[in-house]
Amino acid sequence: MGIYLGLDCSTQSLTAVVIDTVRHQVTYQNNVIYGEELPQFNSPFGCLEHPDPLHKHADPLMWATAVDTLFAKMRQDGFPLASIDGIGGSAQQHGSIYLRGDFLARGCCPARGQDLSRAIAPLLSRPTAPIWMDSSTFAQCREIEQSLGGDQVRQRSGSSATERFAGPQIRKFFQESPASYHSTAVIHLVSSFVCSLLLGKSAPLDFGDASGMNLLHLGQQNWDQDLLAATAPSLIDKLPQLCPSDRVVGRISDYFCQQYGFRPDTAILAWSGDNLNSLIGVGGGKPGTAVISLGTSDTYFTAMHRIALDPQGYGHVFINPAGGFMPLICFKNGSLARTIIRDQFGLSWQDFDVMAFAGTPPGNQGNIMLPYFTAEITPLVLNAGPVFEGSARFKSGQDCVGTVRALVEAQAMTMRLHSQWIGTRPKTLRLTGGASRSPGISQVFADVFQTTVEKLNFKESAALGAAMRAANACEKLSWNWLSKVFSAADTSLTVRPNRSTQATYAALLAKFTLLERSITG
Ligand code: XUL
Repeated sequence: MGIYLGLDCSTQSLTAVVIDTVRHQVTYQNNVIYGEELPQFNSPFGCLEHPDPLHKHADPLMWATAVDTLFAKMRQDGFPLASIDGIGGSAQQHGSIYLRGDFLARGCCPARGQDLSRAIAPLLSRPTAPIWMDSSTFAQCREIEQSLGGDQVRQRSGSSATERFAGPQIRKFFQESPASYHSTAVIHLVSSFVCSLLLGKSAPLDFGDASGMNLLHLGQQNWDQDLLAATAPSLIDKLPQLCPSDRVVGRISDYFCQQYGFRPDTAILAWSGDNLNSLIGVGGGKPGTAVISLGTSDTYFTAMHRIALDPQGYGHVFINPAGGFMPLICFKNGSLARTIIRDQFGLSWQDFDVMAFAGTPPGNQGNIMLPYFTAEITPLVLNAGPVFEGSARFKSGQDCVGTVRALVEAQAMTMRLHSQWIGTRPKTLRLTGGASRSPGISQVFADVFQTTVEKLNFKESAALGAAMRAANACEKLSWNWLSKVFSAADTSLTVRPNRSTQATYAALLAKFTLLERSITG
């Protein structure tokens, strides 16, 4: 035992990370970027174009092709796929895939000469999968809330009825295409779908990712009959079995052994959501450390012993694969907003990094932005459009350095504001995701939170967490040992807060809160 592969099927890429628990090392990594390497799926940013900005779907065949492409790349690199003992998986949360009865009967083992996507294509009862970026189910969310009454959806599932969650998405599909809904035999999340591809048959759904559907009763760790009834008829018959996140759900299918040389006894662990895997990969498994992931979406999450709920209804509580619970808050205007501002002023990421911190003083001379470049989910803002408050120059869009700092400060302040319900203030922040490499952005987060920021040298935290989960399940290696070996912070990258900015940010946060309330009511 000793070699574990972690796969992360994220919005824009499929990533592989291999860890060796004997040599205590990450020994291999690679990825497939859908927009660049799979242009046939017309998804430059991981989803299909659509005239309605609230509608975001992806082609499930793209994920199947990405699996084949990634394993082919690993084989081409000379990586010995037969050395892998177990595979753990991570995927973007909430996306749902709809499959016909044939999928359950025949499984998804491609015949000779076929690839995964050709084998799966006829088994889809819905050609596209709504993903986490979709915000088109406002009406369905209200219907589900009304059907249960009061605050029941949040009390039971840990989240208010949420536009991107699978439950409201399933309801919309049932309402708009009842015949296709009824011809669906099984509805998978992206995590259990890709796990099914590896197993060659329908995989169970882990409690962690299942808590992002508005269908699971968190306390009882089972499907909630009232939530199911409020969502769509006969739904219980279409959902996969539930299982703990550390369950080995089977062995890799013959297709991968014949095609790529995997060993037939390669264990497949239940897959889970990307944020849940990241919590483990970044070493945030215990309360006291909060993880901030600056990626396509920005997310804030941490470990929590007991369930606490966000009274405003924006935050979510999931079941933590490492034990206990995991509160999470997701902000859609993450790297999307950073890229818009960078491009608007024709900057490089290096310029952006310097301007985030060095261009104007902390507090940005009172200039504030609400960065709703796309419809936001925390707080809920369905009509996109950024809001600027401050000097005339800042508001006119002429102030490049002020705009960069305003954006980064806003992204840190909205996280501080909307994470207060979790209760405990973190002692340490662990920053991950592409933008976490920026020293300027890291300093702003340290100052706004008045908390030390730590970083790992290793960027692919979700795939790493998935590999660590496989090692934990197959070899019973403890989380403590695994995080010491694979998730130690690189102390040369640690950023300490500047205490002299404390009062400035307390005042700015108060102003920011008022401005946000004036927009969201
Ligand atoms: C979390 C969420 C996103 C996706 C991105 O609730 O929607 O972070 O998981 O992959």
